[in-house]
Amino acid sequence: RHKHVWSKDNVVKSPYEDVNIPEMTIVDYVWRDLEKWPTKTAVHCGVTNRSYSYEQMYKQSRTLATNLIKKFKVRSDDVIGIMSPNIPEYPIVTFGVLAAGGIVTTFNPVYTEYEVQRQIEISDVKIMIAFENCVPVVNKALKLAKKNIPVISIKVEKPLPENTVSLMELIEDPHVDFDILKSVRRKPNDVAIMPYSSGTTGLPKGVELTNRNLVANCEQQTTDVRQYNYTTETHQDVVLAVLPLFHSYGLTIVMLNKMAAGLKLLTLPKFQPDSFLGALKIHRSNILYVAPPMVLFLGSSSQITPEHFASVRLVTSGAAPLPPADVEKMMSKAQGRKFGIVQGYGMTEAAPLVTLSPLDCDDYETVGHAIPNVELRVVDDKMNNLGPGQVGELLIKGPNIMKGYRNNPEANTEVFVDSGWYRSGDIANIDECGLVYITDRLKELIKVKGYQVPPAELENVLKEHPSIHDAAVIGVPDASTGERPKAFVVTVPGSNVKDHEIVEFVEKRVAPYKKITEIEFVDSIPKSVSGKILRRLLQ
Ligand code: 4UU
Repeated sequence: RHKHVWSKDNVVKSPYEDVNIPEMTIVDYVWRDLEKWPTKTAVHCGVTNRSYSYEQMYKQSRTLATNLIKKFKVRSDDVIGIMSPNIPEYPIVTFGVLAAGGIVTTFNPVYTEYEVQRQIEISDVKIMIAFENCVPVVNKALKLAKKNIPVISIKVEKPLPENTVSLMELIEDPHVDFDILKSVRRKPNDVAIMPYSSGTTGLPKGVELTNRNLVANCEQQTTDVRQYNYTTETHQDVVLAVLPLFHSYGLTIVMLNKMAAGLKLLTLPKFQPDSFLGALKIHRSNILYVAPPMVLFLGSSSQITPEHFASVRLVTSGAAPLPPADVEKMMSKAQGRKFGIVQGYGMTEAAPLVTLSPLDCDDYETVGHAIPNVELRVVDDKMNNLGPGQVGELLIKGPNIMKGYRNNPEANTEVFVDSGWYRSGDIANIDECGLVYITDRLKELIKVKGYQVPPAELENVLKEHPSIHDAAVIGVPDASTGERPKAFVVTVPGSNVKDHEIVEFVEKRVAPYKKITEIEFVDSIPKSVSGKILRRLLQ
């Protein structure tokens, strides 16, 4: 940890040696060691016990790919949406779309029709593949968007929703001939997966992650943590897949990276105490990826006993600041049982991992070192590099940084500076040894339980209310969710609209975690001369 990481001009290098990034697509990368574990379980649902082996997944995803090309005329670069909670079919769909040459865009399964509509429109989605419970929202969104595209339903229990095609028929078709897949040619720089992120400002944007970005980020995790998860002939690690797979953290770290290494994914469709406890005790998940509220749960729930930690070998937290006190509580619950605790820092635009703390680190404030092939800078507001310990905005460079936001040159000019340095919008400092500390957020993004809540989105919704003249939203600290959205509202003259009416108005239009938790009525919203909301002042 004392290697020389600072250059003379204050660029910080990773203390790890560079890794080689294979020139292949992410789907070829995931299946490249398939023959080592064909019959091992790839994915197992912790609620229904539905499961698939690696060879089943491979075959079914290729069957889906063939059907997408033959029956749905999918062509390279067509964008296909997936809207589903974490279920065993999630990877089949993802790898099927990729094998057909399509681009996957992932939807949060709790989105409302308005949120789905916007993403469908911006991505120009050609087909939606949705879990049965999400189909009604998808249909409403398509109606709003005045779009008539095929909807494939991931039907598990219910009868097939009207006007949809069954995914099961498309993946279990015994008569397909895979020959057509040979004509699909995808290159490392082609876009593979497009999750959404608001980045430093504004509304959610399509984040174009190429095959290279994703393969790179899987390989870049070859730090000292790699020894902690593996599969051999006699052993298979079980990774808990409770973090949503539509989000880059779950997608790359839990699904792509771990399936490439032959682990078993134990999927939970949502965080729910009973199934979470079952995943630990019955299914013996040993590699846990969590967000800070789950560390709090592990440290404070009366249902948690030391036995729940019996099989755990590694806990990684990320997506929001981790209060060290919550780590201490989790450790005391474990009563001396030993396992690794690390913190990761990343973002959708970095596919997503950027830094990871070392395994032997007992400093829970740091998010660790730059992962291999990543360089960092901390800069002042004139983009001058700062030295060790100095606080400024963190800039990132590496093979994992996105190609750009889809069809959005303005946003791209804003976030990319000095040829290829990406502005994280996070405030950080880096010590002499290269350990990174995230201390604040420059960007307007609010994070509720690690989920993105873009204030601009809530402000637009608020301003649609007939009694609201102007509005601004900021994040305020919250012990259980990290942050929660608070709105400042200027009403139109003569209005006597009540708090709860505004809360309900917003609630109908956005996903539940974006719900406004507090309203303050003000005479005006403080703004700069150029019209930007002065959020610091509101804070
Ligand atoms: C303080 O949250 C993510 C990705 C997180 C991630 C990925 C791989 C964590 C660990 C890992 O192994 O992506 P987004 O795009 O939803 O949000 C990105 C923002 C960051 O810019 C930062 O503000 O979320 C915040 N953030 C964190 N903040 C992410 N991780 C951390 C962290 N501490 N550890």
